[in-house]
Amino acid sequence: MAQVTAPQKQGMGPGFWQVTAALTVVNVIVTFFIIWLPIDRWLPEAAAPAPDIDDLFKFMSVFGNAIFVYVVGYVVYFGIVWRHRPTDAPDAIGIQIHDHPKLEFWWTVIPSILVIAIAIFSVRIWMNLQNQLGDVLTMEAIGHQFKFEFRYPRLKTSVYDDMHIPVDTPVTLQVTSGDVIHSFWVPEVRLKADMVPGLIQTLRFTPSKVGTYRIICTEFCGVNHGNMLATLHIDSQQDFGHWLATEFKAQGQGSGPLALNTGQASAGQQLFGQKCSSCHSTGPFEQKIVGPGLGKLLSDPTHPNLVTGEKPNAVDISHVLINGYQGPDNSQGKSGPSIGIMPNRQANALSNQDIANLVAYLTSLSQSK
Ligand code: HEC
Ligand SMILES: [Cu+2]
Repeated sequence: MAQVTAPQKQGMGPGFWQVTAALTVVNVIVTFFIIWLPIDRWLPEAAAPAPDIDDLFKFMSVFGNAIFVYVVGYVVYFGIVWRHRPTDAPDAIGIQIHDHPKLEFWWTVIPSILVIAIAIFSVRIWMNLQNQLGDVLTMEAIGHQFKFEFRYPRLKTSVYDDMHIPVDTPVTLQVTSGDVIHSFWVPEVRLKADMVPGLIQTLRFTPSKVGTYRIICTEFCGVNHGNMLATLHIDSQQDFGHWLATEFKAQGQGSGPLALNTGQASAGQQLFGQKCSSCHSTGPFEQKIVGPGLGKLLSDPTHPNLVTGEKPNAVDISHVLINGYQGPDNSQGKSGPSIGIMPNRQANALSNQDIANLVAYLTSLSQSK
C-alpha cells in the first residue's frame, strides 16, 4: 500500500498566534532579567575589561535566550499540534515541504547579522585592550607544578604565589609555563590565558579596585592541580611602592653562609607545609605524591641512598635542596624511571637559612618513633 500523507491542514495550527504571544511574553521577561542582572554584585569587577566583557555576556545572553525560547517553544508546540492521531492511517507521514525560499532567506540573514554583530562587539573590546596606553608595568607569570611564579623587571629573584600590582595602572602580563600546561585565571578580571611551555601569551588589563583576589589554575596539571591557587593583590600606588621597596631590600641582603647547624625544625616544618607538601608526604619512601615520601629519609633501611645516589645525611640532603634533581642518570648505568622533577633552590625560592631549617626538620622526622 502506498504511503498516505496526513490530510492537508491549513495554516500553522490552532492557537499558533496565542502560543507566539505567550513565548514573546516569556522572552521579554527573561530579557528584562538578563539586562537587569547585577553580575558585578555577585562577582565583582576589579579591572578594566571586566565591565565590557560583562556587557558582551549580556548581549549574547539576550539573543541566546530569544533563540532558545522560540526554538524550544515551537518544537514543543508543533510536536503536540501535529502529532500522529489515532484516526490517521498507521503509516501516514507528515506534510512534505520542499524548499521554502522565504523562510530560508530569513533563517540565513538573521543569524548572519547576529554573528557579525557579536564579532564587531568583541573585536572592539579586544582592540581597546591591545591599544591601551601606558604599558606601565610589564611582568611575567609562570606556572609550575604547583605554584605560580611572578617576575618583576626591577626584582632579581621571583616572587611566588602573591602577585602585587598597583591600582589604575595598565599592566601587561606575559604568561607561560615552566613544565606542563597550566592556565591563569582571575575571575574578577574576566581574563584567562593558558600557560603553555614554550609559548608566551599576553594579557593586558588595568586594575580598578583595591583588594585581594584569587588566581586559579584552570588546566588540569597533575595531582595537586586543585590546590594551585595564588593571590592577586591590587594595591594602592603607595602600598605597591612599599611592597616593592621591601622586596628589593630583602633581595639586597643576600642569603648568608649556609650553616646547617643553625637549622630550626619548627621553622622547617612550617616551610615544608608551604613549599614541599604539594609534592612530598611525610610518610615512608613509597608514599609518593610527585616526589617520594620523606618521613624516614635518614633512617630507612630499604632506601639506603638518596635518589641522587648520595648518602642520606644532612649535607647530602642539602645538595638535593640546592641543586634539585631530575631522575637517575641512565648513561651512568643506574636504572629506574624518573619519577618527576625536584626543583632547585631558585625554583623553590630557598635561602640558606631555609635550607638549614628544612634539613633540621627532615632530620627530626627520621628520629621520631
Ligand atoms: C614539584 C614537586 C616537588 C617539590 C615542590 C619538591 N620536591 Fe623534592 N622531589 C621531587 C621529586 C619528583 C623527587 C625525586 C626526583 C627523582 O628521583 O628523580 C624529589 C626528591 C627529593 C628529595 C630526595 C628524596 C630521596 O629519597 O632521595 C628530597 C630530600 C626532597 N625532594 C626534598 C624536598 C623539599 C625539602 C622540598 C621543599 C622545599 C621539596 N623537595 C619540594 C619533587 C618535588
Ligand atoms: Cu596548574
